[in-house]
Amino acid sequence: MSATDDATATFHEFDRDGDGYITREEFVLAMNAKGEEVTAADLDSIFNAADARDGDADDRISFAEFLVAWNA
Ligand SMILES: [Ca+2]
Ligand SMILES: [Ca+2]
Repeated sequence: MSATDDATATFHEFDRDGDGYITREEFVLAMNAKGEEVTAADLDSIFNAADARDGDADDRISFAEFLVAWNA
């Protein structure tokens, strides 16, 4: 399994409704499912950093944005 396959599997795990974007709500649900707490400040820094990379600032993480974070 390549690193990209891992990223793809993880992205789909987070993207519960399968629309190709991870919302803040989906992110929190996925992290909670892993037993991780996510604060509003964590969310702000993660989503603002992701959106800063592609400049679409839609407050969602696309697969392209996710891959950049994954490989960082
Ligand atoms: Ca989604
Ligand atoms: Ca985005």
